[in-house]
Amino acid sequence: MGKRLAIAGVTGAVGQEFLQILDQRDFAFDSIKMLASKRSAGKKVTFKGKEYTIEELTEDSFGDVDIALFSCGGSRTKEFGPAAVKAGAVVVDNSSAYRMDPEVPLVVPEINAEAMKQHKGIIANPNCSTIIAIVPVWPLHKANPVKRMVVSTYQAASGAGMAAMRELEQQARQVLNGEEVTCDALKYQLAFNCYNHDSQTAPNGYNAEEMKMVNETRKIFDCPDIGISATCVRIPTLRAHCESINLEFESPITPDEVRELLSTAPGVTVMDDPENNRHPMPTDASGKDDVFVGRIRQDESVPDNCGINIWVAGDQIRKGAALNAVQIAEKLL
Ligand code: 11C
Repeated sequence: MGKRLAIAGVTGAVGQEFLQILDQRDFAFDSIKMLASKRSAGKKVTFKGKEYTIEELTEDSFGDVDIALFSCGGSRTKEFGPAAVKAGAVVVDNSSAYRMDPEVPLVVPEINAEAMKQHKGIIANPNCSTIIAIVPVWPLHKANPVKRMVVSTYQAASGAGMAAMRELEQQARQVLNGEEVTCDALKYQLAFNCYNHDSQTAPNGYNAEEMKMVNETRKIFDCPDIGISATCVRIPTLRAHCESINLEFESPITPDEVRELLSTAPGVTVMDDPENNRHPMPTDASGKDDVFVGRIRQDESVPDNCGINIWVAGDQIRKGAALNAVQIAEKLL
């Protein structure tokens, strides 16, 4: 495996984060190609002090590429991913295009890095809400199998893209100025508000984000029977998602045992200080690699001390997307 990289979708929030993370982790590479839509072709991007010209993403972009980090949406991944694989690249894709394809590993390196060995050219990066929930749940599940998980998310604007982040800032100013609120990138007014996740609602009443959490977790844990129920909500924060997670285990478990297990878990920081009511907030997680966990409590409604509640916060653009993909690329090398 060589070190010739390409980034497809380099102008987006995740594409830009790829660059920051590759730089911060000093990811060794021989060459890097910056790819984006025709609209952005010709624009410049600076990386590690060098200026690169963005090229249009086409089927012919990948002849000299070993690893292609994709974050350009599902339909463009379907259009260009197979061409990249045919040209010899391994695609690490951030979209939902191939996540549930049985031929495609869906990977969180802290959980199922082994699954990568089965790849046939494409490795899928899970949805951000899924990653942020399961990084801390996995070490608990390994110690004491989870029978059922009930999740409620508090998702930042970044999940809807960079334009949505800028629009949330604009909306906040508009509301404070008593002006009409712009809703182009965001579905509704998000400033000083919250709403059901902006993905399609299926006939069963769940939105696509909720079903991603169910189906992706089952695939990553290789646990098709685990009970999962999710409610996904967009809140007016910029880039870190929070989640309330209720877990029912096969055997009794105490909050102290959970704290102990999570204190050594990779990718997890415990921030659990009930005396000072200090628990993870989006401002703690923004720009950080770890998923922060707090409010570790016994669920007293579950018999025999088999229930636990936790609260998590994780950076959506980072561990929820770009960092996880770069960690996969590091494992590929
Ligand atoms: C959000 N999770 O926060 C979404 C964004 O399948 O990768 C990413 C959607 C996906 O709205």
